[in-house]
Amino acid sequence: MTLFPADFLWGGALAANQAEGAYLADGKGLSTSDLQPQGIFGPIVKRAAGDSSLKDQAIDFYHRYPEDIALFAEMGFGCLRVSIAWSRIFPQGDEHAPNEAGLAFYDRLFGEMAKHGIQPLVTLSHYEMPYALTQRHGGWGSRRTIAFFEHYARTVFARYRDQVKYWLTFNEINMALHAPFTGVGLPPDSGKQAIYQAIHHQLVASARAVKACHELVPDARIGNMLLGDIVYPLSCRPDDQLASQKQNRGWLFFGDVQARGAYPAYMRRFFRDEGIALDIRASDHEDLLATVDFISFSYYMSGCASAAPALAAQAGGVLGMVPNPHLPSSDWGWQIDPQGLRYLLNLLYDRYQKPLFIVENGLGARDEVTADGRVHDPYRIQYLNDHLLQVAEALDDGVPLLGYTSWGPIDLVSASKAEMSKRYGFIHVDRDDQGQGSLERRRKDSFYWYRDVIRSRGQTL
Ligand code: BGP
Repeated sequence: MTLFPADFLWGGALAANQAEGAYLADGKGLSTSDLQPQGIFGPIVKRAAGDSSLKDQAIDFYHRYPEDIALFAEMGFGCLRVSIAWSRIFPQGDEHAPNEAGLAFYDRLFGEMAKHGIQPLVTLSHYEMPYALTQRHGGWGSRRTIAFFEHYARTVFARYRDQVKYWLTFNEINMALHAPFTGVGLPPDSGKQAIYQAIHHQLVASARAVKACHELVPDARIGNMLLGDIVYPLSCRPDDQLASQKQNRGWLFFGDVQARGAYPAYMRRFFRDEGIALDIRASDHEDLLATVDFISFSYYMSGCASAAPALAAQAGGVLGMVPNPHLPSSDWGWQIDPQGLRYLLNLLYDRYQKPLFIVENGLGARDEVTADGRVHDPYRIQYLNDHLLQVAEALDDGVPLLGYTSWGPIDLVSASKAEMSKRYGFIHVDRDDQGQGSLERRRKDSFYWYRDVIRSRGQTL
C-alpha cells in the first residue's frame, strides 16, 4: 500500500451557502443562492416575507464553527475547504467599501482553524454571487462584473494574507453550462451565446484573481476548480470515442483556458458550429495569460457518451450522461466509479502538468440514528475507501497531488435539491428536510474510520 506523502493535506470541504446559515446576519446581502430555495436547478424565487429556505439556517456553521472545527481536528484534518460568501463582504456586490462585520466573521473562522493547525483552502465564489449584481448589472453577462469580482478578491487577499495560503477561484466553473443562474447569474433560459459570453467574463475574472493573488500574497497558491465530469465512450466504436471526446472537451475547455492561458483551438469550431460569436478583447487575451498554480476538482461519478441517436437519447441526470451498464448507482442515480478517479487524476496531470488537488468527493446517502444513538454508515466508508485506494494508485502512477478534502465532512444542505436528507458527513447533524431538529452534532462510524486513515497516512485503507 502506498504511504501517502507526509505533507499531504487531508481534510474536508464545505460551502458558505450550504453550511453557514445566518443568511442576513451582520449586514450580509442576499446572494443568488438565497433565491434558489429548491437548489441549483430549482426556480428563482423572489424572497418575500414568509418565504424560507433550508439554507437560511443551514447547519448554523456561522455560530457553531468552533465546535465543528474541534471535531475536524479530532479526525486529524490538516486542511478545511470553506468558501467566503461574497455577499457578506460586499452585500450588493458593487460597493467600494467592504462590510467590516462580514470580514470579521472570516477572521474568527480562520483564527479558529489556526488554533488547531488546520490550513484553510478558500473558494472565492462557491455557487453564489450577490443577488444585486444580477439585478443591477446582469450578473456575469456584464463585463463590469469582472471589476467587481477583482475588487472583492483583492479585498480578501489583502485581509487574510497571513492566514490563507491556498485559494480557489470559482467552484465547478463548468457547472454554468448546467445551472446558469448559479454559475453566472443568468436566467436559466438564457441562450448559449449569452452563457458563453458570461463564462468568458468569468474566465477573465478568474485569471485577474490569479494575478492579484500572486501580487498580494506571493507565498500563496491559487487554483481553479472543475467539476470532474469523466465521460467514457459507451462502446469501442470510433464514433462513440469521438462523442465522448467532444463531451469531455465541453468541460475540459475551462481547465484548458485556466491552466494554459488561452482558448484551445477546438473551441473555434465549437463556437462556429453553435453560431456563437464572443466579444473577446485584446486585453482579455493578456489577462488570460495568468494561469493557475494547481488544478482542483470535484469527483462523484462518471458516465458515458454515445453517437447512436437512440442511445444518446438516454443521456440524463444532472450532467447529461448515458448510464454505464457496468457501474452501480447511489440512491440519487449518481454512478459510482472509484477507478474513474484514478483515470481522471492521470488525465488531468497528463494534460496540464500541474499539481492537482481533489477538493470534493463523497457519497450522498440517507443515514439513520439507531437505537444505540449511533450512525452506522458502512456504505460511506466503502465508497470513500474504494476511492482513496484509487488515489493511492494514482500517486503510484506519479501524479503529484496536494491533498484530498472529502465533500461535506459534516452533514449540510445539498446543492442540487437543497435537502438535508442527502448526507455526506462523518458528523451527523440533527436537522431534517422540514428544518426540524436540534442541530446537535454526532460522530458517525465513518468519523473513526477517517481519523484512522489520516493518522496512518492511508495504511488502514
Ligand atoms: C458539487 C458542489 C457542492 C456539493 C456537491 C454534492 O457539485 O460543488 O456544492 O453540494 O456537488 O452535490 P449535492 O449536494 O447536490 O449532493
